[in-house]
Amino acid sequence: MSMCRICGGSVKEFLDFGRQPVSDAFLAPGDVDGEFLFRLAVGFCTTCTMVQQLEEVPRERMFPQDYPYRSSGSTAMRSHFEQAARHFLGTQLTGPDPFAVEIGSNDGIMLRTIQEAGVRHLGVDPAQSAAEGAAAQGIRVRTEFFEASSAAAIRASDGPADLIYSANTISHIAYADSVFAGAATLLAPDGIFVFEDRYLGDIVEHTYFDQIYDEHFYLYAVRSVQAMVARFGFELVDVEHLPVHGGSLRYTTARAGERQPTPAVAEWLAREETQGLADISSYEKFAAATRAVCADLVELLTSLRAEGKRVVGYGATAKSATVANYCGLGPELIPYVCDSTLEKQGRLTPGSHIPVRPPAAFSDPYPDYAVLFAWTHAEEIIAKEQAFRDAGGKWIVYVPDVHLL
Ligand code: DWN
Ligand code: SAH
Ligand code: ZN
Repeated sequence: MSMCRICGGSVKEFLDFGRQPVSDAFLAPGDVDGEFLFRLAVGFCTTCTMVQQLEEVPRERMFPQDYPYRSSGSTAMRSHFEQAARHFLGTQLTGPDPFAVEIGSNDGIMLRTIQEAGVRHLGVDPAQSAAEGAAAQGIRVRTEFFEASSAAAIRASDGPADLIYSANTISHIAYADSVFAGAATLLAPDGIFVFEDRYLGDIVEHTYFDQIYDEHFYLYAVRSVQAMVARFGFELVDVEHLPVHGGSLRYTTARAGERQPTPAVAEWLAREETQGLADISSYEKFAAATRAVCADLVELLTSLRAEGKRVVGYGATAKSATVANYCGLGPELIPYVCDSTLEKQGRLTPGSHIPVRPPAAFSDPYPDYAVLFAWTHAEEIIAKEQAFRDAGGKWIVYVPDVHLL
């Protein structure tokens, strides 16, 4: 049993993926020796129910200055963040001189709409290369980690924030106490701290096991988030399901007692009770389903190779690091993976060392099969690559189970 990073309770391990790399640490071809690996395992806190990793990877390793992920890499996410910005512009940011802060602002895809509306804003993100892209659009960014100390500096220089927003970032930060202490320092008395992350309920229901990797230290559910924020003087006052990243929840929190929780909070808690998200047996079933999917995927890829079929990967996602390394998928089964992110092209995937090639390589010539590692963008990708299917190509999808499209 390990100690819970949130409440100090006992964490019961339910799935061990073994030695895994840093999921966004793409390697230069000649630079594979001495690759950093850590034990990727997840457990369930028997006290506060938070699902969390058992080993913490140093933040400077996960989020270096040249961190390669770019939020604007898909049509769906560009649209999602514009909608989010417009929602806040019409609600929380309507005061005389509103101020919005984004934690994990990456390439500025969300703050761009806030900036265009002339609203005071500030992005905080240590990924310097991504932040430079934001700054080039006139977005104010501090290239650093948000925590109690940086939050105090922002409060001193910019005053209180009416909105602190964060997407796919707060669950990446093991040191939650410092982040929430910072939010408490920075937030205006009637401000809201809104964060969204992929949802544990969807992960368990659909066996999205590849959502477990170094960056995703916590896998949030409503009950565990409600308990977490209450420890830091906040209250969960609204919950909204979002279709992005396979299913996410947007948690709206306020200083305790400041706002009346909407009925959605109780409704989601009841759903989780019915789903059994506070029951360790749900995670033991999830672990068994994960092992079954991986066995099926390896069997399919091995038989396709024996038949002389050409198989490539599509989307060098962080998620694919867990799939490739846990299932043992290397260049002998997947000779290369295509990805539209310039910062990933020409490099090797973490751990599995599969070459990353530009999208143009996908049709030069089309393979017989393509493993859709970027499955959360399936609609956009399958439409974009219709000619692949017209040529007889088939997509291999492994969630919720292994099947062909
Ligand atoms: O939580 C996280 C989310 C927000 O993004 C971070 N921890 C890291 C990252 O996770 P991911 O890499 O699994 O995210 P995606 O959005 O599944 O990555 C998609 C990848 O596929 C990108 O590298 C871009 C690529 N892509 C592509 O090659 N062609 C994407 C699309 C839409 C395409 O058409
Ligand atoms: N919000 C974007 C990016 C998510 S990827 C989106 O949803 O697409 C996670 C981002 O959080 C990375 O850009 C990483 O550099 C950043 N990050 C990690 N720890 C952080 C911290 N303590 N403060 C601010 N940003 C952080
Ligand atoms: Zn706990």
